Amino acid sequence: MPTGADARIVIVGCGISGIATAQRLVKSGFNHVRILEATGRSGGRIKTGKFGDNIVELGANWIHGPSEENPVFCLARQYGLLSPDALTPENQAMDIGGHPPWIPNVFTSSGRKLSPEDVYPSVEMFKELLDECTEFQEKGGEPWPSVGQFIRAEVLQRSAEKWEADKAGSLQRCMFSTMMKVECCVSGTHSLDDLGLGANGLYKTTLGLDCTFPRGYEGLVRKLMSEFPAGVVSYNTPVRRIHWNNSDKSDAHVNVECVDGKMVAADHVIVTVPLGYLKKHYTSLFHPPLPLHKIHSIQRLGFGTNNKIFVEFDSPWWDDDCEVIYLVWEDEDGMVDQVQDVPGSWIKKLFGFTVLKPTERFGHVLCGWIAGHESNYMETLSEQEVLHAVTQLVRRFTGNPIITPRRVLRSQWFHDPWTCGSYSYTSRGCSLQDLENLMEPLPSKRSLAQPLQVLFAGEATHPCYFSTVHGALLTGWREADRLLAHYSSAHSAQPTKSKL
Ligand code: 6YU
Repeated sequence: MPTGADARIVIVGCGISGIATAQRLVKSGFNHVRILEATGRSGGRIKTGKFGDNIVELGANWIHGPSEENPVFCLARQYGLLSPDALTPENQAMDIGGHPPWIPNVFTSSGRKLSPEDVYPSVEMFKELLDECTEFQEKGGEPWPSVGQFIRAEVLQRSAEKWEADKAGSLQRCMFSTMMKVECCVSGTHSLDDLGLGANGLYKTTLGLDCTFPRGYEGLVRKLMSEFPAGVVSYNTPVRRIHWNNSDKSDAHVNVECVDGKMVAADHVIVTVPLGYLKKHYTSLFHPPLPLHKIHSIQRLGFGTNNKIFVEFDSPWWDDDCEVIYLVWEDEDGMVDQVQDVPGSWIKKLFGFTVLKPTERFGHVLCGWIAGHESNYMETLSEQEVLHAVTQLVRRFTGNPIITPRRVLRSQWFHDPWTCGSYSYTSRGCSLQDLENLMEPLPSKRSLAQPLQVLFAGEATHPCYFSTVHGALLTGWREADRLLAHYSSAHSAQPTKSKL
């Protein structure tokens, strides 16, 4: 058996989880670590781009819960990548439960600007219900299969008297539709009807008010990779198939077949490709096929789209202190989070915009958010068509018929062939067992074959921080530690020369 230093390690994918795996193994003395990356860049869903003179994040945006428990925060602090306000003890101590307390502006489809107090009842009830959704995981027994069904049923009950079928009640229900679309973006689902109610409580937050990387998220990737020896990553090297061994041959190793036909032999392969990619390619990616329980979990777990549309204006049409703009459609009082006619009305799924701050740096730039099938459709349109749709939308909601954005830039995560969506979510019928099945190495525990041939990392394999950068990073370290433990126990079990 090789020692850790000799073991040939192949990591598939150079996103943050692959980078974290390699970083820990290289630091621990593994000399033969190689990353095979399909694209020409590192970072995967961490992707900083240019928008005019600004840098913007096309993928991950925030460090969610930046405090001691969050390794991305600790690394970013260590590397000097954060602004002073993100480092304050007050910032780290804030408990926002995954929902930053942003200052809103609210506009409606008839061109009215509302005061936040006008929609306060629905926003408060929505938050209350979201909190309640997380409780069923521990309590056990879910009254409804999905978050969407639970929310609708509860709203009807709780608001029956408060929100009569008058104008005011209708406005609250319309605002509810907007909040549901916000939550589709946060969770990365098409509809809250797809989001499992019981499993919703699996996702955990850490303390701290979400912060950004002033010079771009990719700075973290560059810093981590600067610790690698030269030549660790092979770019433009997509993997076609992983030939592992399910028999009890003692010399079993894994062969990684690349799309260009090259074969790379390895003692261990760590697969970090996104769940979206796995869903599409698991049959061709593994030979022999994956065990059935793993396949079922790949199918059951959710992977959805959340895209951004950056829009720049000459001057702001929102308040100075505004951090988020909500758009409320006055014909959506049925608590709806999906549109019927996607080609004709996809833009209705865009819940609104976050405001890029500080203004001195960004000028007047908004980031629109759109999830689900409508988002997948938006990706098929030209940039010009997207710009036109956003222009019409803003004109309608501001009541200003001549307002014209300067430019637009959108992400296209669903059609990215190496990602196939944005991030994972726990769909209806999912449980912790699915996340555990996904992270289980091959061959499965019960097999007699050589252990730890194929290991699995990536955001979708984290039991409570799935869908985040810190979750992804931790899974990379977890799989590196699994190999470290394997080699340290193998060597402590072997007699050393001095003992013979
Ligand atoms: C976060 C945030 N954030 C917005 C948007 C997106 C994501 N996330 P990677 O995909 O990075 O790497 C895999 C590599 O594999 C890749 O390079 C491929 O090219 C390669 N590959 C694929 N196939 C291959 C093959 N065959 N051969 C070789 N290579 C191959 N996370 O912390 N803060 O603000 C956001 C956001 C638009 C798209 C995000 C955010 C998610 C992270 O970006 C993501 O998890 C990690 O980067 C993934 O790293 P990885 O290494 O696993 O894969 C209840 C409940 C609620 C739960 N949700 C709460 C919300 C939390 C998520 N919030 C997201 C919000 C935004 C805005």
